[in-house]
Amino acid sequence: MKLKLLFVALFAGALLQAQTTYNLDWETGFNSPEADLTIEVGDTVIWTWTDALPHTVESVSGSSVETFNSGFLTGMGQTFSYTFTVEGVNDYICGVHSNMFGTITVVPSLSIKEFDQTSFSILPNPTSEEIQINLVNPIILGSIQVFDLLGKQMIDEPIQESNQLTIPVQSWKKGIYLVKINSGENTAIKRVVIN
Ligand SMILES: [Cu+2]
Repeated sequence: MKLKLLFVALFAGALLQAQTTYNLDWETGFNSPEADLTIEVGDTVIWTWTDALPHTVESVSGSSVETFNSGFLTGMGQTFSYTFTVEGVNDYICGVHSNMFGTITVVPSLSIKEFDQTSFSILPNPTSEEIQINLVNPIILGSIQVFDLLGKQMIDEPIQESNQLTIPVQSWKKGIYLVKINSGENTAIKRVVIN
């Protein structure tokens, strides 16, 4: 039962995508640089009305790669949420107050793009001496963990600007192990057999 739960948890983790939610206050006089953010593709920004006046959050046509418009909202605690999916710069304003403006700059995800079960390989597999892990895209900052099938952690190492890792396994018991690679909130898992 414990084993089954481990598998469920690990594979649920593999489906996670990197997403961050940012919160900005939105009130009269709120503007750059306070209103500016640099975010990654897929991230969400939530603006919260923090005064009692009517405001909009709207992209400036011609200087925004995406189009969004909250419409007029009035009152403390109103929110407008937008998820950015296109790389580029988005200037935005309040359609009521000229002293409310900012820029949301959307950059590619720093995590491995489309990180999935195919994004790294383990060679040789089965193995008895060492595991060599090759990443399709180098990880800027992440970690690697290896578990045995009882959930015991064999290693937990940071990864920094690397696309190849070698783990000696001569001293490990024969059996199946799970190699888990983490980058940001992304996770991928593969099995390796030590024989
Ligand atoms: Cu306003």
